[in-house]
Amino acid sequence: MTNEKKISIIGVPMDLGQLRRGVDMGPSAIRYAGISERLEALQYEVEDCGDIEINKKHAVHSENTNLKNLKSVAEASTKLAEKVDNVIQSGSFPLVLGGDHSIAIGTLAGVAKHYHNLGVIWYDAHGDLNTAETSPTGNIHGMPLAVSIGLGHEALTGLYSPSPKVKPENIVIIGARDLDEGEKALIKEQGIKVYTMHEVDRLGMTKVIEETIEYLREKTDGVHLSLDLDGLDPSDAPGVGTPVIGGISYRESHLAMEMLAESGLITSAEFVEVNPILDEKNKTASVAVALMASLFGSKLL
Ligand code: 5AB
Ligand code: MN
Ligand code: MN
Ligand code: MN
Repeated sequence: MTNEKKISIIGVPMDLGQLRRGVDMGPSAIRYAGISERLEALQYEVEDCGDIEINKKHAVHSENTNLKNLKSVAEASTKLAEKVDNVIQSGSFPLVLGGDHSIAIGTLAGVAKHYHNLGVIWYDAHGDLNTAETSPTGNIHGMPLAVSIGLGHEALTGLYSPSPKVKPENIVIIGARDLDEGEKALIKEQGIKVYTMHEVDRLGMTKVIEETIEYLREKTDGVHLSLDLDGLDPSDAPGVGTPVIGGISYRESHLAMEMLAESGLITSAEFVEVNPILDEKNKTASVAVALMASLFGSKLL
């Protein structure tokens, strides 16, 4: 039996959204860990679109802003948005490989063209809800979710498709345990649904995902999964730039992906922040591949 759905892999070797080099090699590491082969074994037609070109030439400095590498990030995001848009247009499932999490700005800009009520599951230790005003670092990988709801520099919010790309009430954050004060305030103000590690521990991952599916199913016409590998515990995913202890386990993450696969809800996905330089024998890239396989229906029996 072959799966009807085709999967298009898009690599984004982006490391300009933060300060630790090496995350630009994430797509290579994930390919090396066998993503295409795993998905083909699940009977999908898999197309590897190669990598989005990142211009590092004028990466150094943008004027009148504390956002680092704004121009280069915006340029790459636009290229990615166009690619994602074309992939969806062609009837294929976009599977985006990062790269740091700033790439979600481009992915969501492309995806949002196709859905009036896009849902987003943000699987992450962080909220990525900073703006220039609240960011403690100026790193754009801490801002993509804020950008998607229309908050932030116009060069990012206005990119490719009308802003906002996503409504705050269509977002679910899972795994949060390192939120900046400005992000906490924004979550309350905008009514964004968050399962911090406190809720993950208290309710268990089964309930968290059941509730997430129920919350999103009725009101959305597509759901994007944005999975930052630092959502997992660093013992399971050490190759990330901003590790935070006390995270989601490998097993809980598998369960989450399996339940999302069963729900049939996910219409696009990205796996980000794999940094092979900080990794242990490509462990984090392999974890990413295993989770993607579960998301696309791999079963133990
Ligand atoms: B990641 C921090 N909140 O804004 C900031 O890895 C960290 O995409 C952001 O989740 C981490 O710089 C961004 C301190
Ligand atoms: Mn993170
Ligand atoms: Mn993130
Ligand atoms: Mn990170």
